Amino acid sequence: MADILGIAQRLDNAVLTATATPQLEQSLTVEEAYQVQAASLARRYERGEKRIGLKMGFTSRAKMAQMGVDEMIWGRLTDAMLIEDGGSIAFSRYVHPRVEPEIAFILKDSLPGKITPAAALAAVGGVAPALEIIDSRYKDFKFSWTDVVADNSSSSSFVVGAWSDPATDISNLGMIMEIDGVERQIGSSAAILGHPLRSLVAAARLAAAAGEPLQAGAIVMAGGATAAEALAPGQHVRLVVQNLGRVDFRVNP
Ligand code: OOG
Ligand code: MG
Repeated sequence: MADILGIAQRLDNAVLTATATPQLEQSLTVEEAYQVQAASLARRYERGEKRIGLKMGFTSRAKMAQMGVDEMIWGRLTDAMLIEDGGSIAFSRYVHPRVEPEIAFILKDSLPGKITPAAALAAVGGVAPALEIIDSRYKDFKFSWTDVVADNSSSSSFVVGAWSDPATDISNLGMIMEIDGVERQIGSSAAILGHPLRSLVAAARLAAAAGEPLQAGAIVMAGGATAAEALAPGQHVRLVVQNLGRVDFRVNP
């Protein structure tokens, strides 16, 4: 039996102290990994953070190839992780942060677990360009599938641009992520499971299976469309998504 609470505390301390922790000594089962994630989030809720959504991970080939993992994961998002559009993060509060371009959804209705893409779309209140700042708490950003699940799927911070009409066709939108004005990753929203809406359908299924169905107002991050880029102090990161507009943030020391 894995020490669920002990590992949750270790990962949570790694977040709080911005210090890497070694890879887990013992491999977890899928159930144990999600139990550790829930227990580490419980510590955040005790500190006053509020759950505001869900992130999907490994929904594109580019991300799976970069990290050597080939199955979807999900993590919980809290209000403390949300960075204002145009705002900044403090590099010193992260272990070794990376950034990746995503599409975000906001729900206007709750979603049950088993839904069609059309039903999922009917519950969407808006779609937006988004940047996810991931920060593995594991040394050298190296992990197994269950290790990263336990670590809240590397969730760290996220920035969401202006919401667009959910009727916008998001199936194949060009996405350009720039760092200091230089194009660093170029991709398409189609890289996310062929259509980002499929990621929302999967999010609804996984959230309901965990006993926490998606509620109205929830934000869902669909997953990185390209590989992630390492961040450094002083950088300015900007994502432009065709038809959806831009979102950006700065990295302070
Ligand atoms: C895990 C998180 C994956 C995504 O969008 O695919 C993820 C990681 O790469 O550290 O957020
Ligand atoms: Mg991501």
